[in-house]
Amino acid sequence: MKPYTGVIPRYREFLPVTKKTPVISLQEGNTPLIFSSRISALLGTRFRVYLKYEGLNPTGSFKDRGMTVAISKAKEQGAKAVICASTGNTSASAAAYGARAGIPCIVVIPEGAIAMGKLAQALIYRAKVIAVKGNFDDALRIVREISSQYPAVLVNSINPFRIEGQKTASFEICDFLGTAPHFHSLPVGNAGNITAYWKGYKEYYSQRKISHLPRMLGFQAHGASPIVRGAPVKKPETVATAIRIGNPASWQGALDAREESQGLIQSVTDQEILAAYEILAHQEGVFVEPASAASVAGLLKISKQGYFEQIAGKEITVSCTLTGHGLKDPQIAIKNIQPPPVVAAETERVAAAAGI
Ligand code: AN7
Repeated sequence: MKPYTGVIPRYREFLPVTKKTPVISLQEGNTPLIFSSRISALLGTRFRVYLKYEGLNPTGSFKDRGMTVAISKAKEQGAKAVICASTGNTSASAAAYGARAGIPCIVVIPEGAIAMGKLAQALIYRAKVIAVKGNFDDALRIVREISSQYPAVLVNSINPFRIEGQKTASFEICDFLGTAPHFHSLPVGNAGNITAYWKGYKEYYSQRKISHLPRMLGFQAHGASPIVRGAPVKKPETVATAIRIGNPASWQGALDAREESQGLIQSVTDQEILAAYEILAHQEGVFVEPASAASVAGLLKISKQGYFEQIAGKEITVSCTLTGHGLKDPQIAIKNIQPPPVVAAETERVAAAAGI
């Protein structure tokens, strides 16, 4: 078997690249699809829940799948600079791939509203980081305007190459399972990812690589749930800063995914997000950032509401995207946990403190 070298070589025939496209890659993709016995059990005996652990991408989030394509195409087109707005992960990924391509990267972020790990990434990759006194939606409006007036290529998910790259996650899930899951659950912020996954599943279906399509289950944070409410949210608020978005760019893509797949888009509260975040870490050893836990929180919620009761089938397979790594936001992880006890450097004291 050939060694794995990233999503472009792996899925080239599905991607808008040619022999002339310089491939800018950090060997993203090929992330684990981890069976979760605990979350399966919480849903019921019929369920098999798999976690697509996208935090294991090179910059710690799913954004790398889209960014390898977007930056490769920007390089091919001779871009002088790339620019994005971000709640953190897009900026980390754009900055890394920009560095690798030798293209200067400009990042516009909402002041004080992105997790520490993500800011550290954008800074060390040497992006030009600018914080605005506003939210993500303000930042996105500004970078759209700048990219239309100045020579800087926009690499937010409005850039179709991002969606193309991100759809490869669906391919991997189907290739791993040998079929499509019955349901696919994921968090929704700017709605690029749900749009991309649905596109990927549909392409595999039309190529007859899978014989059915999953239903798409998207979850927004309650305080940032414009799609659920049916109107933009002026001041989005949630502990899950990655999805603190009030006016998603791919709104229509999310609606299409929901309608065409006969799925749903609902919201989960911060409390529900943090409960799922704890279960993933404590019961499965899978550390994700809060936004990622929205996918599991949503599954547990609709299951309790009886959603799956009307679904026939002996075995129900659910894949669940965990979009970003827990190390992105260490501050939230330790916020509600007692700091460790400090004892004298003596064996008995340590043993006593450990309770053994
Ligand atoms: C961990 O980085 O929008 O619905 O600017 O970082 O495709 O937006 C991040 C989004 C879910 C939502 N989980 O995905 C950004 C940004 C994590 C994320 C989402 C994001 P989309």
